[in-house]
Amino acid sequence: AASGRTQIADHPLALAPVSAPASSVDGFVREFLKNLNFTQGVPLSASSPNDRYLALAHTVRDYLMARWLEDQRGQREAQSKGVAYLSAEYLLGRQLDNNLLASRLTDVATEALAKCGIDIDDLRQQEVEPGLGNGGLGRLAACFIDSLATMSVPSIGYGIRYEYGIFRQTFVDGQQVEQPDAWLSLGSPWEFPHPEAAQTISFAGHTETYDDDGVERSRWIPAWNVQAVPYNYMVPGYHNGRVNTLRLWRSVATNAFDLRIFNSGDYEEAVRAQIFAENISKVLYPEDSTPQGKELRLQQQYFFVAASIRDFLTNVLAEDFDLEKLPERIIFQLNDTHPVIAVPEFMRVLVDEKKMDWDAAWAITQQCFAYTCHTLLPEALEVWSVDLLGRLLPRHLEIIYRINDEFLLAVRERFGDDEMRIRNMSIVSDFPERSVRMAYLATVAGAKVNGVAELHSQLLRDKVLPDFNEFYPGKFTNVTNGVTPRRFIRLANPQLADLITEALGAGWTVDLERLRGLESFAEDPEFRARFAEVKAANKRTLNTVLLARDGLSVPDGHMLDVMVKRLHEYKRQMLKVLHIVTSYEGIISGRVDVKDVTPRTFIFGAKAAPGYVMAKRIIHLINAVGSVVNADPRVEGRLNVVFPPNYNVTLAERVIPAADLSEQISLAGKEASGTGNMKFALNGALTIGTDDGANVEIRELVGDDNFFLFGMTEPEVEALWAEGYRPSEFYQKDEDLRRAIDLIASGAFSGGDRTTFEPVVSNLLYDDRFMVLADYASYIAEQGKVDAAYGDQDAWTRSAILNVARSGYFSSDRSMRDYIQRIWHTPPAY
Ligand code: T68
Repeated sequence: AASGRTQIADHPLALAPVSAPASSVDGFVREFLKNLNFTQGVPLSASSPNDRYLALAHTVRDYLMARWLEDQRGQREAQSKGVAYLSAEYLLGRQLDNNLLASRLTDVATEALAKCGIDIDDLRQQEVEPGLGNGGLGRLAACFIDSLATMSVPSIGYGIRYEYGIFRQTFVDGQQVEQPDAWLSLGSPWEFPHPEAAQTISFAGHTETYDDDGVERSRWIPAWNVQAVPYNYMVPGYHNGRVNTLRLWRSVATNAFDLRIFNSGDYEEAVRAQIFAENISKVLYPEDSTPQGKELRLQQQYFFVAASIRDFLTNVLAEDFDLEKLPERIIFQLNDTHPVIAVPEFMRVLVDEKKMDWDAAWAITQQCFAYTCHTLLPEALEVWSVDLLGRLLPRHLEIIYRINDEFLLAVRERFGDDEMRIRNMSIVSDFPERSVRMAYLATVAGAKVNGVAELHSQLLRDKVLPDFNEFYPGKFTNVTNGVTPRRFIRLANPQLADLITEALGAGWTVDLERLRGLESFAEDPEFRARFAEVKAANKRTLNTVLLARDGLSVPDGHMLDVMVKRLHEYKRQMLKVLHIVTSYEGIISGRVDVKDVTPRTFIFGAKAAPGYVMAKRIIHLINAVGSVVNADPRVEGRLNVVFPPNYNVTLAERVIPAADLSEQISLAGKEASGTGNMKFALNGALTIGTDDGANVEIRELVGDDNFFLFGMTEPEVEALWAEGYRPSEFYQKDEDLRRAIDLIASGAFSGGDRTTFEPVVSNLLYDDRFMVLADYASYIAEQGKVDAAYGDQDAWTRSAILNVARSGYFSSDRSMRDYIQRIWHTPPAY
């Protein structure tokens, strides 16, 4: 087979370039009809909308193909240093529009389809977004690969092709019910499976030592294995002709005969083995920020990193590559701790398989990995029990022990026998059970460790890992997150994009700092009027979308006050609820004249982890408050709560451009960065926010006058904890707060039943880990300033424009430049 391949590679036709079809309307019509006929097997007359969508997607692919093949060849041949982004999640969003935009085909395709009697918008609606992520972390990975392609950085994304992505959320009587996300069921035109290139990935079994020509070596004798099949996705750069690759792995059974432990020679067992193997990439875990330590999750993690490392070593490097030079060719960026098992796997390959000496292998490993931390919540830091690791990956556990032994030896050498410090720094902890702290392993192995916003990186250094910072000076760094302006401005807000281009010329989409040029336009009344008209148009569009999607509406003339993000107590959706209930209580008690209330629509979007009971109660409460407030005639329609189910990237693209007010109200010190906050600012919403995560940097850039700051700072939070936080005292002291909580407790939102929301209320009064009550007064006061500011529409619009003008820093292109400079040291392009 190998010699057959060589012969073909030498054949004169083998290098003939594939050429893209002609970019004319008629050319596009031809390609589209060809795909409809030959790929879908239907004539236009008998085609379904799904046929047409798939044919369109295939046509766009065809246009991108030549560059993709070219770039894969170029990257192989250049042999320059590249980045492998390892992430268990990629929250991509819909592909069609992005790929049309990147390849400059939007207008041609629109016209071509019109010629066939098809409205391209109808086909856009057909696409089910690949929801292969939970939230910010997964969306960040998607923004990063977009930027890497747009900046022509040699890179590849590796991850898992989940058959079911993040669950589809529905509400039944206001309560969340999860449905499986069968995103592949109508076909998946954007992927290229390569079953012939599958890798075998092993698990479990035992280890043994053996004599290798006088050298004692270890080897792993696994008990079972699965196949990892690569599925390639195109990642087109914006208007640069570049197409990078995202490679997601799917697990399938090896030949059933290889599954030794299951193979008892009977057919039923063989089928069971098949199902067992396919389970590994079956479903995305919907737990964000609270990993559950499940065996299947560790299987997923090892499965995809082992396949990715092998893929790089065997398919990217030349066969005779000198492994000592690995750091000159690759940096594996670990997106949180989920891929950290790659570290012992890399060591195992170098030491056991390539027979490299341990010290040499470790020196290489420490240059080939870097680690990004995305949290400060202690419960979100992944640990794996030694018991589980030993069963599933026995050789890796041995390797982790040796890494830890040598690390602790070095710590002793530096700091002496400070047993407390040794225990605190050990990768293997003994309490509450013997387990491996994956963040510590990543920190010890990584060339660099970064947080995702200035404040977060500082707290990581000084509060979470101070001993490591002392031991490894210079290892810790910051790269503030960013978002792609292609998807989140150009695609999501085309009218704003056109207005910006008209003002500044083209070019800002790939050089977002140019938005600064809008500052002077903020002073131009005519520009302000046009900017305001874009916002109003986006609200109308959102209204149309929500009406069709969920039967919900956003009344004309309302301020759009938006809180969209995962439901988590630290993000404090409860604070938003208390604000709404306070406004409502003021009206129905008669203390506030309804005519004085600024009309507001509160939009929520939030999924709760299925096992997170308190989060689900809060969702129920938001829906319950909405039903009561929206239906109460005394409110005269001035308060309106809208909670469309199943918030996802597609809905974000509609909601964010329509927003006036962006709610970023986490307890200071808890939100690592946030990225929604950046998307809102870039789309001209003003932020009400705490001094947390990237809010700090947003406020510094847009200016205090264009940002509504409230709440305690992180040091104030620390001080209050130290002093002893008693939430009930805030309840006693603050009349408005008491009225709001009492109204919820009274059953006003639960048909008179006082038990329904009792757990939410007592949680606030007697626990309140995230200090909602402590920040309540400050929040309500600041919301008063928001109302006042909104009263002067022209001044508000000016502030909104300044938010856009001053947020160019938050492009993920800038994040990528920071990673390149501070961590990767890769050439800008091959
Ligand atoms: C988020 N983390 C941070 N985690 O909360 C957010 N966790 O502040 C930050 O902006 C974003 O990362 C990007 O840096 C997450 O989204 C998860 O989704 C997650 C998933 C599985 C397990 C743990």
